[in-house]
Amino acid sequence: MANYNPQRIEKKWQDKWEKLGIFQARDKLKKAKFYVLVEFPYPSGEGLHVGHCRSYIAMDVLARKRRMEGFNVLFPIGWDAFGLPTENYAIKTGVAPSLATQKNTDNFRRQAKRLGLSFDWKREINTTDPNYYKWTQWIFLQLFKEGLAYKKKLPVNWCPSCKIVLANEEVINGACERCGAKVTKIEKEQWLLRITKYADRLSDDLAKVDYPGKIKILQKDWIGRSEGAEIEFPIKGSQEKIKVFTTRPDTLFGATYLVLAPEHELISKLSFTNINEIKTYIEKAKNKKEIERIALKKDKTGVELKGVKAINPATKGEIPVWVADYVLSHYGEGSIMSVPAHDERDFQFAKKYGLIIESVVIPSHKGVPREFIDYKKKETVEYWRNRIKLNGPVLIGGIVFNSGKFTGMPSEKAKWEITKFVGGKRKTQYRFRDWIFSRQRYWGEPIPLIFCEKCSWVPVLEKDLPVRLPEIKDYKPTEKGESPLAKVKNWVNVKCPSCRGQAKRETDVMPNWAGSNWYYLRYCDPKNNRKLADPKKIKYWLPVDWYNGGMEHVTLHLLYSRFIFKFLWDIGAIPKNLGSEPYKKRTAHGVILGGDGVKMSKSRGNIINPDKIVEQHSTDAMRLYTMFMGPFGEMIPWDMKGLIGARRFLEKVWRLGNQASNAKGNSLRLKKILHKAIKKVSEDIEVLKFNTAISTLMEFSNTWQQTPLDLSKEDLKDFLKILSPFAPHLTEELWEKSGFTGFCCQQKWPKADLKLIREEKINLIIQINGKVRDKIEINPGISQKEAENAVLKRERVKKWLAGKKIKKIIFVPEKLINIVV
Ligand code: ANZ
Ligand code: ZN
Repeated sequence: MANYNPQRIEKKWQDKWEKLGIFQARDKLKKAKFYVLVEFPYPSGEGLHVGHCRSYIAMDVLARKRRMEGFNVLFPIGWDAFGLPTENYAIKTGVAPSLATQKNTDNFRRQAKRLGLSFDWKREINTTDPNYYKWTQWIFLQLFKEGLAYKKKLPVNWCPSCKIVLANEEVINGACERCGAKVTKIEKEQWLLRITKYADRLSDDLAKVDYPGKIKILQKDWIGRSEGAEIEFPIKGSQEKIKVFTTRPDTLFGATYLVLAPEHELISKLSFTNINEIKTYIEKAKNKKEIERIALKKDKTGVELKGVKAINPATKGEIPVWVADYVLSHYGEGSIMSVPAHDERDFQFAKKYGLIIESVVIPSHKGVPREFIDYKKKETVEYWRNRIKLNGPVLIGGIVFNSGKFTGMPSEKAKWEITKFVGGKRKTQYRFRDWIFSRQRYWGEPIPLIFCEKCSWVPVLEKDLPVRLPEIKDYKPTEKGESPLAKVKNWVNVKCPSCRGQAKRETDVMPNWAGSNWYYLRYCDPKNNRKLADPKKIKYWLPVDWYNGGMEHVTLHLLYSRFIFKFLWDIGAIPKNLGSEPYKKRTAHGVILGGDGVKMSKSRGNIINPDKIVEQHSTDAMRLYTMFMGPFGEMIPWDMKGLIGARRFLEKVWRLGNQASNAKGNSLRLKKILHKAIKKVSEDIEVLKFNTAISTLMEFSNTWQQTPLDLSKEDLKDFLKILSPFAPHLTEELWEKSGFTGFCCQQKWPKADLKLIREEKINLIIQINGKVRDKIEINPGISQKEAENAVLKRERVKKWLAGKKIKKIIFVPEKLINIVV
């Protein structure tokens, strides 16, 4: 027997698969399809890291299994190649971003192929390819034409060192994510996309998809829908009014002061006496980060606008007005009514500054003494005032009291009655904002608009798309923070498409989200010149059946791409009979840490290079270990010992496989264990429990090792098949060496013979009203009727049921039976 020589075997099979194109997806519109998607990588100079590998190998295992189950599988890959690292590299070295990208994608492609990933390389895409970004620009134009792209002056995060406007998520602890410089704010004209118009659908349609609860909650929180009211408070001796947004208008009678955000424009229109104090406070607030400002635990600060009084429209009483930075300028109305008795932040603030705390809601809660829920009694008000002062605010709704004619009304009803009473308006508010869609940089898709003095913003004609990114030499943004494209005069100056007069191109480019918004659509038809993709092909392949990616992308990328999908659906660029969600199912993998248990980083020197692993141990060992290292969703440190274990297992399979291929064994014992493994591996892959699937394969090999010649040829085949998604090269080689025909990876996925497995008895748990009362040994696979007959005969069960009527029997096959009486 030849030694296991993975280097030779792996190259051999990779070449064969590629030459025969056996992983190419066919646009066979009649065959059952399965679309497996992984997040396409940003091709950095460092090459693939093991984090990419984990996600890609996992989905490769799934894709390989689906093919063996008879599906027409689309498992594509491409490059999300616009973005800052490549551009910053260009600024530093002068190497054109297009060249660096080419080099990096070549490297990524080589690495991916070496991992035996069964991507359909015929469908490879690259967001920086003009044939691709033509359609990214086309989508932008449609958004513009539908009024969903607009320009607005905004205070934006500004990195004085990179000279770029940063998105909020690029600012880490007040510093630029890329260079670490302290971020300041400047006002800048920006393109925005009106994603907020889709807020309700983005929130509601989550009911239609199979995402983990955790991811749905993240999406919903990001959208942050809340139902409430807009209420106006007149200002004494002034025409001005202060408008607030509140989710608790039922507490209006307890609003004892108002607070304006430091940026509120009304402040400059009010006359107050402590001008300097206010000015100083506002200056300070400007430099604080949002999370610092709203954090519950942080000490709240504020200043009263001395001499200003507002009128509570419900009580008609005068209340003070404060400026405090725990109120944000861009949420709701940028001002609040404070109800310290029923809101945590307001409570802390009122305590600190000695403001009035007036309680107006009795909570509907068990711990309330009976005598203090009589909302009509005087003592009740006293009781709650004192209780709140001691124990803190009552946050939940209940019965409104101490509130004039609304006293005695449930909170939910009082909300809208009180709103009506004071002439307020019902309002739905969203926490997320429109999406800032321009960057003053070079390495992105040019925004396809032209500014003409006469015609204002004019779209580039569709026949003139793509607006190509011109080749330049100097990649640095201008000192004013404009894109370096502003310096390319012969590119900027154009004729207005509408009046043919002198005009100028928009020099901002799109953010790096733009290309990844819709990339999964392009894979359906990557070479199409006339459309972003043929609707027939979209209709066939979409929705994506299973999308896996990082936890860091389940808020923004997921939200943005769902938005763009819905938009394209609305304008008919996507077949209407498709449903309005792009991804049927989404999962997320955990991060791989360095061997030292810390995030991998260059500076720590704990980065694992997949090339080295493959050279030293083999691709199959790398694949197997990456899937075996621990639960797929969890953060796991890299462990070289585990890798060696994987390699040993493969060597063992190599030895056993070589022996068995000459044997004429036929052990029923081995067959049974094998079929258990088939069942377990089949099920575990579906729930991403790769680690337990592999340990099952290992256990089988341990038993097999005791009598290597006992395995029948048929069983050897089945074993190779279920191992092949994990170790495709080794299994292919053993398949061939055993004289079996065809490719192992193209065989039919085996079915576990349940009769074989089911000979042993199993325990069925007996519950009565959900409590475990007994258990019974049964043959697996018995029906509910059979189980009932056996269970109801038992003495213990009879005792429990004596004198009771059976309402219902719930049967979970092979697990439990629950008798409800
Ligand atoms: C009075 C009140 C009484 C409130 C009460 C809450 C509890 P969500 O659920 O997140 O939408 N608020 C409104 N605008 C704000 C702003 N710009 N900055 C900070 N806080 C703001 O939160 C809505 C609630 O947050 C509003 O309801 C308001 O406080 C506060 F017992 O109004 B509430
Ligand atoms: Zn014009």
